[in-house]
Amino acid sequence: MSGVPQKPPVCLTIAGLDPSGGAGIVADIKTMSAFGCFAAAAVTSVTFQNTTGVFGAVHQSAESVRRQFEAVLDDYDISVIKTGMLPTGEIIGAVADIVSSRHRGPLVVDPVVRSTSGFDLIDDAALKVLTEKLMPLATVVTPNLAEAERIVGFSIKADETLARAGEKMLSMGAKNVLIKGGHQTVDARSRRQAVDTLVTHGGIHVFTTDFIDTRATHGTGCTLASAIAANMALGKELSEAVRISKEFVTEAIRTAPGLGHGHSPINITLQV
Ligand code: PXL
Repeated sequence: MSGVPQKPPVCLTIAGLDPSGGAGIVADIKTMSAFGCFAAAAVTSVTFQNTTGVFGAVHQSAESVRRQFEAVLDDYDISVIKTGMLPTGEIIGAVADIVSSRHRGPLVVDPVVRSTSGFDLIDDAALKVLTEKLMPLATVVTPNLAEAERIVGFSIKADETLARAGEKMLSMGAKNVLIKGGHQTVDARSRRQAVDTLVTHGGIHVFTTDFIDTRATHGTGCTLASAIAANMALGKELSEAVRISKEFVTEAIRTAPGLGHGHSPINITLQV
């Protein structure tokens, strides 16, 4: 260890607080830090939750989110922005306006709609603003299957509808779409695989890792999107960032520390 430390790339997450530390902004900060980025964070909502469920939330005003966001932008060069829970149309509108006028780097949009335990984290009106205003600015959007279905308005049953859903989101303005989950496959040794599909204007890339049957899944979506943001900040191109991030999440699930009484958090603080 010697010399002056190099400046790390700065990633900004704009997301909700999960005080139990498994999902949301805390998961984002841990993930960005694990990859050696400097994490800045603007909070959109304070949720009341632990591993057993979400019991409520107090949302920030659009003015609060705007002032947090501008304070960070006024001071740092932000390499990559990642958004998570954006609960109201006003907040989404403010974030979209500032991103379009002041951010030139990649934007990763995780369209958080509902918690694993079934709590709605965004209302329908806000989802419309998200698809109309924020998606067109996104380098990549990362819906899970249920979120993709809510965004495109049809159900995804087979590979062909998965591709159609991805293409519809491209036509809505997203530059790339990563749909998490979606079809069950098995490898040559009959082991189940977890499949994510990246739909781009240049074609479709499928990413598979071993499927791990566990309740330790709290925060996987936030972690994947933040890992993609961090790897893009480190200069990786998108499909390489997705590959590295998916492996990181799989390993974090495999080594989950077993905290709490519900969907326990994954092991984000893995050293990369
Ligand atoms: O994983 C989705 C998610 C994102 N952000 C916050 C959450 C959750 C799920 O509970 O609470 C703040």
